Amino acid sequence: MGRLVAVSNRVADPRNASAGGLAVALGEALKVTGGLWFGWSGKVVETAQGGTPGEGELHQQQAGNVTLATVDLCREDHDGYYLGYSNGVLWPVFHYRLDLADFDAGQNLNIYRRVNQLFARKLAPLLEPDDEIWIHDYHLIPLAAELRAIGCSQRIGFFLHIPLPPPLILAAIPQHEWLMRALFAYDLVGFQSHADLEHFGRYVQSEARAEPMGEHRYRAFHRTVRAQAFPIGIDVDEFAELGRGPEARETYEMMMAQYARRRLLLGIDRLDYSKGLPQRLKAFQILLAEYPENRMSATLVQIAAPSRESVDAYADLRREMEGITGAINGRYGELDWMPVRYIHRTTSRRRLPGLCRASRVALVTPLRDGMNLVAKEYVAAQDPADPGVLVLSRFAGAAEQMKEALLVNPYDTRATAQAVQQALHMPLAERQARHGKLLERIRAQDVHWWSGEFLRTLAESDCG
Ligand code: GDG
Repeated sequence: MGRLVAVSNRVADPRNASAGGLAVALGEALKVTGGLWFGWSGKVVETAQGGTPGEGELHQQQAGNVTLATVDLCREDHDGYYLGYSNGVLWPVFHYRLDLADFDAGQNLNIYRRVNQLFARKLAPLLEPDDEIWIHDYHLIPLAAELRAIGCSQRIGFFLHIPLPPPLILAAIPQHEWLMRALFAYDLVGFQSHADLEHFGRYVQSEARAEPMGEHRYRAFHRTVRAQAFPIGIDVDEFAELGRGPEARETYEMMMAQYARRRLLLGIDRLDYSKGLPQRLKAFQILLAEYPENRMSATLVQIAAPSRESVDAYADLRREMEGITGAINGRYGELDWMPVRYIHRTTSRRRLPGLCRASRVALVTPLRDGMNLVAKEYVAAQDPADPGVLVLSRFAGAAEQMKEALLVNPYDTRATAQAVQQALHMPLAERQARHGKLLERIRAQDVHWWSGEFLRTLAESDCG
């Protein structure tokens, strides 16, 4: 197999821990294979008034066996491509939130396309003939088409980290045909779940009249693409190892000492409207209202790492969370007990396993999620002799694999509260049995399995 070239919007040093599923997973995969990781530097450069949008400067840096190559974006490109189109249109629509999509800013689609062209122009000279190119996520859907347009003939795969909604939701995007047609420039397109794959199959057949060509292959626009589900995983051993480190142990002991007589419930998320955080807090409020034995005892620690704060919907969510948290703490809090500990900051990754292990219940209740790695990290961090219980949304991709969790509909806050109550009272033998099965599955389909399967399938996908 040739060198691996991974491309994603953001690039992170794989030796450091970052908050965000894609960076965590791709970093783990690249640490093993080595290669080139290309993307935006995270830096926005201002252009002189009246000047043409900047042609981003290329930076290269070595991080162990991985070369990081990044480009800067000018303000206009960043706002149109990243904030406007990727996070203002594609993110909400792909998470089934047509109500939050801003379709009016038509110029943003052109800028999205222009930045994909810029990435193609900057990446092409770095490529070698035998490279296997692996492009990630919704920011870069048209990148393979742009690379092909300037003569790249290497194998190119694409993995979508977020859900793919059903055809009639996708069809709400102006120029959705252009976007989906771009997927046919890839040799392999990977999705998180079978549900997403099924939506893709239905879309291309109904909207693009693609012909199914046997299992996993579709032909349209004079090209054949292979499409398959590859549920992303975590590095179970790495997370368990992190759990044996000093910060995790200190966190575990501090939480156990502080909450010796209490029950900890835990949520760890980016502050994003897809994660169902207001609904989760309302479910917790119902737990306190309807099962009063939990008052002075059940404590929800909610870590909400700041994310995309310059997009309006995220600022609204932040205010909503502060309002609900304040209301619950005001109504139920006592001098020596606060029901919700809400932390709107990023927590060190080294502390997370300790926090997971100290918590009796994890609440992973997104309204929609491609996969959700926190669900898997929680299971990996538990003591198998006395494990906690995972309450998991049926709308997370992870629910397809993690059937032994307590699956809930996060919109049904009363039912979620009942599931939390059930989790809090689950007998040890049942907790052990559920945890054992979950751990076995997340071990079998870990992050190395995910990247290995994807790259092996890509190597076999001679589509043309
Ligand atoms: C996207 C898709 C898909 C969270 N808060 C902190 C922190 N985290 C870490 C978690 C976990 C990662 O960030 C979040 O991953 P998720 O999978 O839960 O969610 P997204 O960021 O939305 O990721 C998702 C994923 O891509 C991978 O394909 O599963 O569906 O939306 O690892 O532990 N890490 C630190 N501090 C925090 O405060 N250090």
